[in-house]
Amino acid sequence: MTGPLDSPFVKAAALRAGFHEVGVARAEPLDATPLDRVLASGWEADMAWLRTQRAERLDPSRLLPGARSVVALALSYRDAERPPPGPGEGEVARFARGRDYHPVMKKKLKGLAAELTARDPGLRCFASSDLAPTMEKVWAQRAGLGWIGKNGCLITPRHGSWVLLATLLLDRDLEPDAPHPERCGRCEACLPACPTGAIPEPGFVDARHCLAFWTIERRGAIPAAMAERLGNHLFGCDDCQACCPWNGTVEPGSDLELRPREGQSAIPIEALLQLTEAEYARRFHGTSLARARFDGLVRNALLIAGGSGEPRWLQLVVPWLASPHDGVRAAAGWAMARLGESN
Ligand code: B12
Ligand code: SF4
Ligand code: SF4
Repeated sequence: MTGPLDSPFVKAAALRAGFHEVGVARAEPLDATPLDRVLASGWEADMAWLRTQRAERLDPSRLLPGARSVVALALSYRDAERPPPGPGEGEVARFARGRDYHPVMKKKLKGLAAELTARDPGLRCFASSDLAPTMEKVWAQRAGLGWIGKNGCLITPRHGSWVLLATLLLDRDLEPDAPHPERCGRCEACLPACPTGAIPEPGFVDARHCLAFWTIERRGAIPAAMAERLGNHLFGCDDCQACCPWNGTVEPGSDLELRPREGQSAIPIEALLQLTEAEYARRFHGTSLARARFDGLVRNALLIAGGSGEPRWLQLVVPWLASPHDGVRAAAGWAMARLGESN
């Protein structure tokens, strides 16, 4: 049946499409002050696209001319608690332990857009998750899903911050929800929990110090100062979320496709130091870990091996000195020096 869209219909359709949380905000231009603070301070590291797409990030009508409403969506990836990685294992951040969330979100967004367009055939919309220049956390806060915690993550009362976000811009007026109030209160647990001091002030992350940036986004070499503090973080980092009291009590409720796959939460470093490109493709294509690419994963594993001070890994490190990838060679050199020292 066709008819005008309203908020209750859109929200019910979002839940039917498989999202766990949904809210609506007016598609107004955002306050530029916080983003400009990040850019003026250099906290975006070398993610130049945050700067070049500034105008689109701040104004949804640049992505969808005539945009009137932003539907903010969240999907939980909270699974049952797992034991921490053992010695000799690299830890994978929780969001990356199942299927790559991008196609999962895409499928749900497509389903939602299809249902809305069937109801309102003239509707125009713009869907995105992660990759488009949309300030997803800010929209989620405005649409009442949760608040931006002092750790810089969007925290929902029901699923904690173990949620991934998406937005759907519509050229239709919908009844907006009230923005979510801040609920960190006097807690500051995440600030000292960060191993690299990457939270310069509450709510902001300096990507130049963030292990999630270095282990996932960064191509090429990782500076020694960050390598020293890598610990066993193989891909991403959850330290500023794992310590958050809002995450301690939430029930597992992960999307089925985002549930951890066998062997993808903690990966033996020894296996990664012997990884071939073919084996990498077989194991990691279709997972979020593919974002680091073959050379990024091997580089991270080399740095964990070096930081461990375990001389038994020396012989597996040496062959990587001849890698065609700069970042891998540099990591192998750093690891050799560290393991040689502790010999
Ligand atoms: C660039 C990026 C990163 C960078 C920079 C992180 C950052 N804090 O900006 C790096 C690589 C470091 C990173 C790390 C991670 N990321 Co990331 N990342 C992004 C991306 C692509 C863009 C974010 C962005 O525009 N940052 C630039 C800054 C300037 O904008 P902002 O983060 O929105 O921050 C604004 C607000 O915080 C606001 N603000 C600050 N204080 C306050 C207070 C109030 C009250 C309000 C209203 C606003 C406000 O001001 C800032 C500037 O405008 C988004 C996807 C997207 N399109 O939004 C995912 C995204 C933010 N990342 C995500 C995830 C899961 C992560 C990691 C948890 C992954 C991991 N486990 O390793 C870590 C978390 C690190 C952390 N503590 O924030 C999720 C977050 C889900 C959630 N629950 O919050 C997102 C939304 C992806 C997704 N589609 O789900 N990420
Ligand atoms: S993700 Fe890790 S390194 Fe980045 S701010 Fe959080 S605790 Fe710090
Ligand atoms: S640990 Fe405390 S201060 Fe940090 S995000 Fe969670 S509630 Fe907020």
